[in-house]
Amino acid sequence: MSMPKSENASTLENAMQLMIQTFHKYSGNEGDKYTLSRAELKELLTTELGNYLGNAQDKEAVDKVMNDLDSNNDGEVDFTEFVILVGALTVACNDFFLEFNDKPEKK
Ligand SMILES: [Ca+2]
Ligand SMILES: [Ca+2]
Repeated sequence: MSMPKSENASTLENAMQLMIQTFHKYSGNEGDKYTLSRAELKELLTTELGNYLGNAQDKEAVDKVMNDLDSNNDGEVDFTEFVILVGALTVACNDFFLEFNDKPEKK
């Protein structure tokens, strides 16, 4: 496997690389460089997913996302756990998209 240069990459490959870059942009701020602490997760959620997770400023919401994601219970969100969040949100978006497209046209 090799990383394509971004000008050669397909849209999906670019999206994957952006997910990786986005994760590392926040994971490197404190503590372990390769995992998100609670504060780093909150920063990522509010900055990058504010439109999807409108209430991410809410401390309880961040705690809930953290607890849901942290499947190995180490108090940090690693990249695998992060991908599950993005995957779940993408599925939710797709459901919304399908529902939107299925709406009968207004007469
Ligand atoms: Ca970190
Ligand atoms: Ca974890």
